[in-house]
Amino acid sequence: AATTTVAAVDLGSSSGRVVAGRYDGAAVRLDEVHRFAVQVQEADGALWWDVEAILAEVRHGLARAARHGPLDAVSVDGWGVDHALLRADGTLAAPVRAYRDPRTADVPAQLAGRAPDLLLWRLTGVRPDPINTTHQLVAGLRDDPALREEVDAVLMLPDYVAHRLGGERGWSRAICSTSGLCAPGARDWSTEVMDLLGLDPAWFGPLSDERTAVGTLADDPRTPLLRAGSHDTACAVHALPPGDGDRAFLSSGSWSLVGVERDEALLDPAALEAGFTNEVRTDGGVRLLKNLTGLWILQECQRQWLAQGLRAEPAELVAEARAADSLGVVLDPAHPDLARPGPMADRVAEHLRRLGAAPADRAQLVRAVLESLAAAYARSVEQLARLTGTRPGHLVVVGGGARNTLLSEMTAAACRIPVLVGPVEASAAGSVLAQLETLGHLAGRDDGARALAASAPPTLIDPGDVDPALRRLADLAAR
Ligand code: LRH
Repeated sequence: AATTTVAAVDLGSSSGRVVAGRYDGAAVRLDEVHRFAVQVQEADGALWWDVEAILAEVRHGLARAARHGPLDAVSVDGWGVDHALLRADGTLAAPVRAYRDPRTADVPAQLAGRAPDLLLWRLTGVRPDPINTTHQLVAGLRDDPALREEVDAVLMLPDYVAHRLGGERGWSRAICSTSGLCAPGARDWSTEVMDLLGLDPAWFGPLSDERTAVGTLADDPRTPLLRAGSHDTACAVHALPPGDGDRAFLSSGSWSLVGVERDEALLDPAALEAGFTNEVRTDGGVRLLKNLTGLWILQECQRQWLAQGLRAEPAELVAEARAADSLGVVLDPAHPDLARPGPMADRVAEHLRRLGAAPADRAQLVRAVLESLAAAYARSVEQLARLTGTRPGHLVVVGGGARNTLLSEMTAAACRIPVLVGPVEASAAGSVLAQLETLGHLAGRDDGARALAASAPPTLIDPGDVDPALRRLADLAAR
């Protein structure tokens, strides 16, 4: 059979990649043709993205993906909440800010009167968070009121990148569902929320379904540009291995997203209280999940150690951590101290000291971070069980963190359920599958999951099989 080749442009907030996906009618094979660092830019305390640099890397990657002939399709997915403010002539009215920018810190207090969290939750099913598009737009207009006149459209970042590659201006359902500006299940925008926040509904065009066309590539008009799955986490969930509904997922990267798939948003205030949010899948339906700071904590530690001239190979750090003794305490990975860029190893050590357990060396520090992540996953799975009334039978781990076997073993031990380790390049894989569905080459999700598993089968980690020293984590997590 003829081979179909599509390219996923997958933008993560610490690295981006262009992945070619080839389907021969039986198996889907992924080939990463270009990877690049996505590093937040910092000046005068503000954080933003160098979007032109990202675009140059994307174009370079697409050219490499097409070196053997034109691609059958391309789709862009990316991290949530960040967005571009466009003037009518298409130029940017302001640099694209990064979600960790501190300007939103006061916004929750500012909104408490007119738009309390519970009201925003009821109207959107999205947990209000300073990183959300809502809070960023409120802060942006507060700091620069002239923007109100200047802005013609607000595009989520993956939609903006697709637009710059040749597509129309568009608003893709999955990525827009991260904004905090949509009705539950992202059936539509919430003009009520826009009114409450003083945002102009004219900045947002109609939401488009995933699996539709956005245009063609400007660099090669033979190639269709698709809207296959615009949000990286939505794509990662689309790449889960074949399975029944009896599972939770962990999309493990800079962020850890722990959740379950559902047909409808869960609007129970208890879900808000427990830190969950409802976002949209690429195939309709909802992801009820919690955003936890994930491996970003270690990425920042690594950055600090490298700046100090120390070696900090991730695989080496993990091997050292495996051999280290547990400190017997876990920190809260969602603590705001650990959400800002900076000397992270010092901050982690300080948190551990406050818990009465100073790490003796880097190995113990790394081990404590991994154990803390595993314990946080276990707590989230417990909360999901309580909120939905069903205890997941297993946890599927996908994303870059799925490479970290120690973390998966800790997770199995802490959650006391088997962990099924799926694709590492899950977001790109999900985009590739969704593109092949859009082109009519795959019948649906199960078909795609099977085609992916045919080239990269998932592996199972049973909590009964892990090192007994890790099993104490179940008690630590329950504390
Ligand atoms: C992960 C992610 C996550 C959140 C965050 C801002 O990359 O997309 O789902 O939305 O970035």
